[in-house]
Amino acid sequence: AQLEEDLHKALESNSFDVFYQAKVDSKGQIVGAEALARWFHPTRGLISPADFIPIAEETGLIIELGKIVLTKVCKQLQLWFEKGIKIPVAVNLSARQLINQNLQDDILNLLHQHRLPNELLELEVTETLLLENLDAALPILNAFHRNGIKVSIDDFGTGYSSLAYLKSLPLNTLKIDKSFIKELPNNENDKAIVEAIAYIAKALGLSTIAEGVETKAQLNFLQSLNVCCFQGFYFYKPLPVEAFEDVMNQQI
Ligand code: G
Ligand code: G
Ligand code: NA
Ligand code: MN
Repeated sequence: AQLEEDLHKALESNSFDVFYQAKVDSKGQIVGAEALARWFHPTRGLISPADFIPIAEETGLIIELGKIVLTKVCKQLQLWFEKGIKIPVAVNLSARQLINQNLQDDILNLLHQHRLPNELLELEVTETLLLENLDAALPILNAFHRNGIKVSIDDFGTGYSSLAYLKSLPLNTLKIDKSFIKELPNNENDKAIVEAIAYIAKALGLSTIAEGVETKAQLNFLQSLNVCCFQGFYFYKPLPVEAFEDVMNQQI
């Protein structure tokens, strides 16, 4: 309850920031980023989204927090766009946001206000969340698709993925959950799961990205499966804007 009260205050006092974690291709080139919310608590210091996102969801504050994150990301995308840095940034969406009727208008308005090509914003949604809210989410997903906003399924493999649904939804990418990457290439079950996901994705015309890549051995195995892209500490941690820009500038 204390944390809930603090969350209210934090929303008023703008105590949130966004970190950026690079997504790279098989050559290690940065091809995108994921935006990750950070909360700087006055006494507790940095609080992980794993701890405050669930509270924000329960209390409904996630709608407001989600808008703050989306707005910060669009502002940042505009600054980068003007500097010639044109990489897409993915924002995580919670269930409450996805079924909110205003979401698509809010997002399209933000992109317009910041004079951004729609392709620069991407969205990440978990599979369970999506399938549990499919009736409300489908028209919104269709609207994103029509408007060139890509949607990834986050933490893929951990929910009750119905392959039939996957086929019928306007999705672009499967993000292989980091729990399946952790013990590669030694765990035979995880190897089989990751191979199957890569195969399904290919068959359904979806691209894949592996998250939580921490070692060269994991990377080698994933590359042998033609997984397109990678995200993880082996490459880059989630970084504050300035540090992320340094990385981008070194690459150009
Ligand atoms: O950044 P970190 O790896 O600690 O993130 C922990 C979890 O919080 C992840 O599941 C991530 O998807 C989620 N998360 C981070 N930022 C946001 C956000 O802005 N909105 C939502 N809904 N979830 C987020
Ligand atoms: O649930 P989601 O997929 O959005 O989670 C992203 C989370 O994964 C963030 O909390 C981020 O800090 C974390 N993360 C990113 N890269 C790695 C990694 O290589 N290893 C581990 N263990 N966590 C990672
Ligand atoms: Na995510
Ligand atoms: Mn994930």
